[in-house]
Amino acid sequence: MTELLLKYFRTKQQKVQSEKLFESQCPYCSMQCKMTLVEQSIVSRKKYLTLGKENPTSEGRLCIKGMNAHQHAFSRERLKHPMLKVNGEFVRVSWEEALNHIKENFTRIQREDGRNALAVYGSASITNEEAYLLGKFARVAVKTKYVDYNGRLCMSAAASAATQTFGMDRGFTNRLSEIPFTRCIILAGTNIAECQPTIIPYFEKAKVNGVYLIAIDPRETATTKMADLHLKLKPGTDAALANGLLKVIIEENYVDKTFIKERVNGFEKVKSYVLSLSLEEIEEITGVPREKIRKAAIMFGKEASGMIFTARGVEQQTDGVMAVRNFLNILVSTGKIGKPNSGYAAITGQGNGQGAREHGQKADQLPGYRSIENEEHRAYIASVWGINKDELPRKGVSAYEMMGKIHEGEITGLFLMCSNPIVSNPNAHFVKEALKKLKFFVVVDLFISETARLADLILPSSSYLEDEGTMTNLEGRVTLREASYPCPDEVKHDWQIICEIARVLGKRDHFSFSSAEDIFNELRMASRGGIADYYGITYERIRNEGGILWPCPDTNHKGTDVLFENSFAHENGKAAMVVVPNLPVIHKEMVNDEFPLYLTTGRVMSHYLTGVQTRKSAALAARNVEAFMEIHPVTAKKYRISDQSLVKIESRRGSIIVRSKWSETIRNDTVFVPFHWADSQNVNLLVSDKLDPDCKMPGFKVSAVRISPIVDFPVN
Ligand SMILES: Nc1nc2c(c(=O)[nH]1)N[C@H]1C(S)=C(S)[C@@H](COP(=O)(O)OP(=O)(O)OC[C@H]3O[C@@H](n4cnc5c(=O)[nH]c(N)nc54)[C@H](O)[C@@H]3O)O[C@H]1N2
Ligand SMILES: Nc1nc2c(c(=O)[nH]1)N[C@H]1C(S)=C(S)[C@@H](COP(=O)(O)OP(=O)(O)OC[C@H]3O[C@@H](n4cnc5c(=O)[nH]c(N)nc54)[C@H](O)[C@@H]3O)O[C@H]1N2
Ligand code: SF4
Ligand SMILES: [Mo]
Repeated sequence: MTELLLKYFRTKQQKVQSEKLFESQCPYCSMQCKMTLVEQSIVSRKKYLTLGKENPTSEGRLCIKGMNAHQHAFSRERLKHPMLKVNGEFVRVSWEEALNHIKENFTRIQREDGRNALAVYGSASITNEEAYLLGKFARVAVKTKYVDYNGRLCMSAAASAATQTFGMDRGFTNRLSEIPFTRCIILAGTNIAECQPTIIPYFEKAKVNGVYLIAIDPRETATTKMADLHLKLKPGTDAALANGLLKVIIEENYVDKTFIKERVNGFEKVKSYVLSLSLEEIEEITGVPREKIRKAAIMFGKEASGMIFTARGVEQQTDGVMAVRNFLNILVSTGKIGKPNSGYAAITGQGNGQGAREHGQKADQLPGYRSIENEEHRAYIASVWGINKDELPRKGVSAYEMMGKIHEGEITGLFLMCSNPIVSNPNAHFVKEALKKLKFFVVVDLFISETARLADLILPSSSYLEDEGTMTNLEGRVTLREASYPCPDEVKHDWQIICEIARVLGKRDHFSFSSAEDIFNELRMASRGGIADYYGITYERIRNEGGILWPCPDTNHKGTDVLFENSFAHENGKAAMVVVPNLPVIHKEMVNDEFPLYLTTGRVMSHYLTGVQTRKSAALAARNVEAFMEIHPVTAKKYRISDQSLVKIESRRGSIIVRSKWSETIRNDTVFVPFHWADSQNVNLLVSDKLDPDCKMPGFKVSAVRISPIVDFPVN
């Protein structure tokens, strides 16, 4: 296929003067599809084509986003020089000026407002080396406790739930290659067909093998259409639905008694709680007919093997941790984990969503998934970093909570790398106001994003084509993104930028790295002995072996494909079940007469996150040029909203205007808006600031809203 495409590409262009090939991995989702960029020089023009490359995860496939990724990398809007805001306008400055400016302002802020007045905000779209270095930068160079990253808004609920139930968090507990051979799969709040499209052939094979697929989603999507059974629940009620499934499984005797006895704690309490519930009550809470709950439970319970997948539909909730834990309750009580063709998968989102959550960008974390509040862990990392353990700051607060700290005046300076929080954070107006209050705000990005517009200084960073480093994909496989395209003009890699700032802050010795591999070798040491142990992984091994799944404690260790085969990661070796009470979504926003509809948010295939990259790609932007509100025609008519017309959506926080899109397949009480657009189409202007009490995940998936047509006319 690849050869054919290349041949076509070449014959279309007769006057090709030269052709170069560059390796990389897709800058978007957690599949981390490997790719080759073909660059042809034709007279004075360059022409590009991106082709998939064989690898164990995506097996050579690419989706439309990957195929067109180079369009944003070569966009004329790419930042190529540091830009300083002078009298409200960005002007080009040299790196030296930029670094001096940072030194002056960082020093001033810490002198005036204290060490912790400077905060660092990171990302899971950067490499492991950069994520690791950013955490070290915050603690060693800036010496602040305030560091967190956008993964908080992404998979933090699943990560906390897996840590609590299993004792550790790696997205997939078993292998993608087992999907075709399991017997039943629950897909809860995941739209893999649009969000990880190259995973789909694994599920197609599963369908051919007769695997029973159950999807849980308030909407019909390309993913739910693959399923044999679709539970179209009310947004935010997954925890209760899982209680219903568990009740039937226990009543019908599908639990694995031996597994529970040997490997699980807490089953009896959960059992007595779920048996006290009625399916009628659960039907009432979730809106899912009880026969369907029964059917799903029996299909999953009766099979010898099964897998449960969760993604943001279940997790981006103010009870996200407990909702995931309840799905894990189902998995462990049926013994469908730690054995062939069975397991849990939290489908990680960003390209390095897995690796970037392991090595210390999180407020309470040190590399190797260590805890910043654990004395032994502090001592070990301090020794790797060559500092005294007492110099290490303590834990800070989560990403969104940092915005509150800015409003309170506790944080007055921010260094932000690879994120666009005024579009991606909840309660977007509050976030924008916070960022405007900063005394000094530095953004590192490829473009002048909506957030970067508010910065005092923007530093231009390299893209996936230019920046080499490791990325840990959704399987937990550490892969090496070989990137060698030359950086345009004065663009630098994120890791170089971190090192240079550390140097002007007087920490050259701690940041004297000359390559990504150099940093990786320190990361290996720092992660050694931790939960996410990368010590045995080297660039050379990744090149030879096509990626290695962590933990990998020494260079002779082959990596760990399947977790929990003999025991869980808690000290007693057992999985911990927990009672998840059937609270009628009280801590979520309830609909009422004033705000009668549920709003849920998510994604479309052609755009990525806040859209800064994909909106610059002509081929992708053309597929969805603007935001929309998916609504059932019956509901639309009730509110006099015709198809494809402008509609105002209001919540208690604010309002946006988007175009309506009638769909017969969404629930009548729910509307859906993707979050890839900014400004007046930014759906996060509507989302509340309530967070999960445990992992601090915002409730992106449930808001109460009202809607009205912009132009009022009769609808048939
Ligand atoms: N095309 C594309 N792909 C992406 C991304 C992208 O922006 N665009 N982003 C990447 C990232 S960072 C992430 S985190 C992943 C996200 O991947 P997903 O989590 O699969 O994506 P979402 O669309 O946010 O949500 C998934 C589904 O949850 C449903 N849902 C909404 N509310 C509820 C609920 O209360 N319960 C349940 N059970 N379901 C609900 C939505 O209808 C939606 O179909 O995708 C990655 N891949
Ligand atoms: N309503 C609602 N809100 C959501 C979600 C939802 O489902 N609904 N999902 C949440 C989720 S799962 C996520 S992951 C967040 C993500 O939200 P953000 O963290 O805002 O992610 P991006 O939109 O990818 O922003 C990344 C920025 O970094 C830039 N960039 C890209 N690559 C690089 C690089 O290599 N280096 C540097 N320095 N910059 C780079 C891009 O140009 C872009 O401006 O949004 C969350 N917000
Ligand atoms: S967006 Fe995801 S599935 Fe599509 S090519 Fe990129 S990594 Fe692969
Ligand atoms: Mo995400």
